[in-house]
Amino acid sequence: MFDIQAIRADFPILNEKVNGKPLVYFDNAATSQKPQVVIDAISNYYSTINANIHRGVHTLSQLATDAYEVSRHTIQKHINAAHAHEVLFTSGTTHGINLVASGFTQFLKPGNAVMVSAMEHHSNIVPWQMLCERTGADLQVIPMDENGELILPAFDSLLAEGRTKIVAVNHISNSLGTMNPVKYIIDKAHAAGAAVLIDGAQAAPHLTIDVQALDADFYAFSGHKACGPTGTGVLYGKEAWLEKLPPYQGGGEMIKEVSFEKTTYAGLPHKFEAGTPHIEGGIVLGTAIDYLNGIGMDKIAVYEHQLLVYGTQKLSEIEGIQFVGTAKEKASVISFNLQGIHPYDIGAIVDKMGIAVRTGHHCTQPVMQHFNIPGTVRASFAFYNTTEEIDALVAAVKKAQMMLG
Ligand code: C6P
Repeated sequence: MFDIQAIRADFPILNEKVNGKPLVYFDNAATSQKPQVVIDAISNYYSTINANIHRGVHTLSQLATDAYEVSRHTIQKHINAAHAHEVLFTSGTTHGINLVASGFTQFLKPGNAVMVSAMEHHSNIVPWQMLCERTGADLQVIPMDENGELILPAFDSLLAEGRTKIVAVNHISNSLGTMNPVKYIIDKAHAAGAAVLIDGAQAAPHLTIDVQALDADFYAFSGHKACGPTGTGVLYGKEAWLEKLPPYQGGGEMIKEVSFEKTTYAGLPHKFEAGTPHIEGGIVLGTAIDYLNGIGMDKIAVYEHQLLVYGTQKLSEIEGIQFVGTAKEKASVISFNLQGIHPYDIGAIVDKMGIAVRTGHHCTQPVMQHFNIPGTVRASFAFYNTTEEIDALVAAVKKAQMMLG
């Protein structure tokens, strides 16, 4: 059973007041709040086992190393990776995508292509543009329609050109909420000989992810959006791909042997984890994932879908509201505008009522260009939000409309 009051009690910040009003946190797509077990695990790490990992013979170092590697196994199980060494700790989705884009330099030549979609976050556009600049490859863009759904026949035709070496698309759009048909995209891309990276930043906190069932070559996500600490993330890569890719950074921990003549690299996953990592973050990301699994990803998905349906229905009662992103398959993200009012002004007024929403382009400027708008107001829900909080948002937006209209 999904006990929302018990879940809310796990998150101390939800008792905070903001501007004298109870906090309503609807900026979950930017970062999630943290349950007490995660907050405690951070303190516990520094109070009991803090040490550097993979290098010390002493007990603390071994305890920290063990905890770090246990977390890697937790994540492996969580996303159903075939091997723990296919799970790389990163600082977030951005880091993971840059690692792959950098590694692909050696696989591309002029005339080849990299494909992204029209609804990518800048993190899944710019690293590929930089790759294209380095290699002379072209950037192909899967277009989307007015609902914010990818136009799949156009994707098929771009692939048919036979030039695409890698396709990088998000599982869920952060500004539109669209859930993309990533299994279809992966299967088609593979049939055309292209690798696929899925940007799972907005999916991993909300859905059960099975990288083997998807057959994704790479799957990147951020820990801080999934109840874990800031500065944490995961890049899953198929063993065969990770073996082929060169190291992203050089330094300690990623080597087998170093001499001035030649350096040989460590095996997976260490080849990609140069330097002292975010040890506490990696360990506590495992705690966060255990917490999510304690509730159940399937239950989280069902409950958040109810919030999406309720929120869409309630907000649609506001006169002149324009939803941006009306795909059939959506996650719990609602982007909207009110006629004649700048999204920033709505965000600022509802903030005075304790309600946190994000306004602006959400690091997806091409999406805003597509809809010819400066930005949106975005309410993104998590499993600890409630329908009462949605009612508070609707009332606050109506008030803002009255004040600004
Ligand atoms: N989107 C949002 O408010 P990092 O910053 O590396 O943890 O995640 C980057 C990123 C990549 N892809 C998608 C689909 C994302 O949504 C994000 C982060 C936040 O929508 C901050 S801009």
